[in-house]
Amino acid sequence: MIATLKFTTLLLAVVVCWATQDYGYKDVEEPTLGDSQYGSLWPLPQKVQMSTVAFKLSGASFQIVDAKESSSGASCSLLQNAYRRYDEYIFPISRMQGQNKKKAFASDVSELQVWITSADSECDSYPSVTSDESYELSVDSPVAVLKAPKVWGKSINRTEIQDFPRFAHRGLLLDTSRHFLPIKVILANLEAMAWNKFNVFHWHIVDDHSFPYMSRTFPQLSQQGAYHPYTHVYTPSDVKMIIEFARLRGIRVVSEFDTPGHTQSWGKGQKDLLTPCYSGTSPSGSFGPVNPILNTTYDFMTMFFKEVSTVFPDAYIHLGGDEVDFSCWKSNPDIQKFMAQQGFGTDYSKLESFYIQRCVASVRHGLKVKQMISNSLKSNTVVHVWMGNKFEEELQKVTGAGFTTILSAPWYLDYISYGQDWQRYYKVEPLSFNGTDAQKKLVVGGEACLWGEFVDATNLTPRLWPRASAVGERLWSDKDVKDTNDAYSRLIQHRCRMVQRGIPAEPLFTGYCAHEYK
Ligand code: CP6
Repeated sequence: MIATLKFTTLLLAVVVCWATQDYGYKDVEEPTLGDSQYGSLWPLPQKVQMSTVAFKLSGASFQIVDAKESSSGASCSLLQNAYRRYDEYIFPISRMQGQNKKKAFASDVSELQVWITSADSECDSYPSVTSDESYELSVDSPVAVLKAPKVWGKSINRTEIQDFPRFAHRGLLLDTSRHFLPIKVILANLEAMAWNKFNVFHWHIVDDHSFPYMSRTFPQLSQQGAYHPYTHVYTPSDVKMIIEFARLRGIRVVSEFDTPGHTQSWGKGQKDLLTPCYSGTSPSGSFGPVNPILNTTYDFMTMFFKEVSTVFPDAYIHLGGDEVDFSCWKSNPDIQKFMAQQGFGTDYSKLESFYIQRCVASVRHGLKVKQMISNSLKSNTVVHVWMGNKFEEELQKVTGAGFTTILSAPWYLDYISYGQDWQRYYKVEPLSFNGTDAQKKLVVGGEACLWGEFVDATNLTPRLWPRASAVGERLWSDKDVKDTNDAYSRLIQHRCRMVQRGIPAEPLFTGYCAHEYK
């Protein structure tokens, strides 16, 4: 992701070199705690040559600066912001308490020069699926150099690193409907995503339980559908802030407005959008999925998605499309009549496809060139494989049909169990399915999902980290990076680093962090 992020890791690794590290217990049933030759690097870069020579950094003198040759510098606030963040990570206390200059010692590495090599650094643009996130980091004395074609590259180490992602789409799904997540929780987790080289925030913003997205075009959706009409909503300026915070860290924000199922909360503020369910010959008073047989539905969706495409700058919008319950459609006589007219028989999945097609068409119309991510195989979209135990078969089918795809099925972090489940996520090999090289190229990445039924601001962060970090390394690092013992050793240090930086990441197992005291 961002150039800055990764180099932080590297620099921290340098700092850590001075302190004697001893991470507590060894337990025969758990991965062994032999220190990794790669220290605390996470995710592991594609190519690392670390020497045993350790350089000192002095908080009083060390600086991150624009390289003279860099195409981007003082006018790039993305970079200047990143320098400030990373300075604070590296010297959390000394700079803050400040001015203890007398105690400054000679520094082997006096500066990190950041050298953006492309004429167009892309400083003021948004990250995309084609962004160049590569970088090279050389830590030497007296200067370290971080070289990257674009501002999206990052890096580390008192050594030579050449790095780039294995997969372009490395996402995390957060659900703000089942529980409202305060902005500061979202921002803190965007920050942690950047440390783990995630580059897509999949914002499952609305669902059955609440509609916290404040729409300018249809304000009644959140007025009626949010848990609270003004404390539990994301205003246009909140959304803008989240998108900019993410952009500065090389993270795309892909919004999801899941339809036609999972839409109970939409019905509160938008009359006649949902299908009336019947009990026998009369309406039961309850409502089902979006009503797919009314033109007014598509008029609404066109206007709604037109707004969404202007609010969220990313080229993709996620259309959901999962878990449509057909029972209400089946009960409704108007829908039955429509099914007959269309020649759908009793195959309600045909009605579902009809809806998705028309929805995609009207979204396209309203949106010009926005691209879609959805579960539907019927249109020209990216397919998100997000359910099922046999993801390999699913990937084989989906890529066999020529669709670009992203994988989530093995990475449902809302499932919790006793023990080190991060290892299960870590051991997944996304390209293990039967298929041609061309098919494998269609897998552009994956997403870890943390559905919100059982998480809110109190427990989201520790449930997510460092379990999601396992997915982060799987999607960033080389396919041959799969030694669980080595990963364990690096991950416990990476987890301690997250804790030190203010993210309450849960422990993997017994032990302690070097920074703990008192
Ligand atoms: N919400 C939405 C969910 C889930 C899905 N879609 C879900 C279903 C089963 C499990 C976990 C999550 N909570 N909108 C399915 C993709 Cl086990």
